[in-house]
Amino acid sequence: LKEIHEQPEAVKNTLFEVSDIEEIVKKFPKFKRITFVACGTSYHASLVGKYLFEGLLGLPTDVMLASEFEFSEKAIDPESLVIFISQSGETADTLKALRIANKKAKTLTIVNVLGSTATREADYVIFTRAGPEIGVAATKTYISQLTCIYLLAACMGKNRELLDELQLIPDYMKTVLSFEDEIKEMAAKYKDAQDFFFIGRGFSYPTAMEGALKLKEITYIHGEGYAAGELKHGPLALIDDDVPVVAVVPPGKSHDRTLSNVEEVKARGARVIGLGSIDDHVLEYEASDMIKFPAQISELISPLIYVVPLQLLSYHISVQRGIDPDKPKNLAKCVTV
Ligand code: F1P
Repeated sequence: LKEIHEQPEAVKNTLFEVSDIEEIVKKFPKFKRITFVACGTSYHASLVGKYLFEGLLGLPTDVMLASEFEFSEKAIDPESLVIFISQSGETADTLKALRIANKKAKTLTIVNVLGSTATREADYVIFTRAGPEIGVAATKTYISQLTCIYLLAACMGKNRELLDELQLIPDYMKTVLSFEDEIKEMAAKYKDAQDFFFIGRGFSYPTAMEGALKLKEITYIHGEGYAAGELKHGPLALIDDDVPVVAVVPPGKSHDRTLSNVEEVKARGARVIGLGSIDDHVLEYEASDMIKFPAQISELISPLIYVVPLQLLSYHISVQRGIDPDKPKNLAKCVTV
């Protein structure tokens, strides 16, 4: 919980990385492609990177699970930048993939631990300034990884407007953290569910996946993160009044279509927890419960803020189910095998 609440500070500190990132970007050759490689929560940060690099820079971007990387090694393009995201910089699958990529292309790593193996082996290094993370499930390092990815995209695209917008993130986050009592009450209503769905489109899809992962990691409830538009290709059959659906619906391009998915799941009896703008009265009407965000938070920057209440929701469900969220079973802080 302490680490969840440290997130505004972690972002503020990580934003100081901008000058180092500017220097790194000056050294870049011209890249034709970006490939992100990571595991777990760091993989979800990478997915946000894909929407950002393709959407803002028009650079084709792949995202690969580190444990699957070896099966695609032949396809690594020497004109790509391969970006390894890892809190610890010691995850075995990530290091294995980094060693393969180092032989073929330029590599960059975004890590939280100074002096870790990844920092010694990659061509370029960016530090998340999250401070030490003790909790096994990643929270403030996820937000700091995202901050670095946004800074990198802004520096590569010389996007002053985005750099300015990022300065506002710590305050938005503080607003959202102040909803904790409300989220605690929500946790009491939903804690006995056996399955959850988390849905979102575009920038909100990785947020849905990360929300589901936090739930699995620290409450042991089955949570499925799904692209909202994919529901109709099968999984709608699993939705009924026993399966709460968390819908991530920030204002923007994908808003109306995700809202129509909210209507679909409601028609099957699901209780919906809506995450949307404070002035989204349609979502408020459709949802059983709603977490209301400042209206200025655009879809583009929403991954940095919309995930925070989902961390709190999992935390409170975990505690209310009598689980110690800091000691999740079968999960190590750093997976070295
Ligand atoms: C990856 C990761 C974390 C997860 C847990 C196990 O670690 O899957 O996302 O929360 O700590 O490892 P890393 O490569 O980002 O250090």
